[in-house]
Amino acid sequence: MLCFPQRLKGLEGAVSFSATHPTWQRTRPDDEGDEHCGWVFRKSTDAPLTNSNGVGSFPSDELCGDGDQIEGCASIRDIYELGGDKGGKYTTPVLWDKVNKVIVNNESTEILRIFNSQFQSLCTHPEVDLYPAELEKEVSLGRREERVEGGGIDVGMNEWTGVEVPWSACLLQCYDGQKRSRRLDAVLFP
Ligand SMILES: N[C@@H](CCC(=O)N[C@@H](CS)C(=O)NCC(=O)O)C(=O)O
Repeated sequence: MLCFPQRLKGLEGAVSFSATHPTWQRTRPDDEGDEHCGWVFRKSTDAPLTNSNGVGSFPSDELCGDGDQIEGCASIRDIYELGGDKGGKYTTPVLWDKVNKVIVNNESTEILRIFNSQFQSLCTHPEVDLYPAELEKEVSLGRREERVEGGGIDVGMNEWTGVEVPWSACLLQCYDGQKRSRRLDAVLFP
């Protein structure tokens, strides 16, 4: 998802982008005792993969590009471990500092804000504002609802607020969240 703000701001020359394969795979396939499954890098010329349940066939197409060309890691877990985080969860997205070999940030909305304001002299489109001040409140509400919709919760639990939410309320929030994102899209991308 963060390839869109990267391109809208014209950051391709300053921040590279590596995509993972869309399925989760064993990240330590040679270690029988380690059953962790997560995002892996593949090259577009690699063979298709089944998912971690052994179902389907998912191509390693052009979206996978050349895998991780920066560190040569095989998985997102490898990136976290290279940065000193061995505890998980190994989530995407990750903004990686290739000089200091650390994760700068792994929260998408924060990376979005970093892209919007912290690399202005390196952007080819510094005039693009992805986070207009007048929409801040609406964006943050939409984001919270999107997390409910996107399953970033345990049963009935809104991870952002830590509040138990009944499923009926979740569904209502999803519905409202969808309407809200359509309104935001109309304003941001008329
Ligand atoms: N705080 C993160 C959470 C990201 C997140 O949950 N990412 C999912 C993919 S969309 C993931 O990588 N999950 C891996 C896992 O749960 O092990 C964000 O919203 O940016």
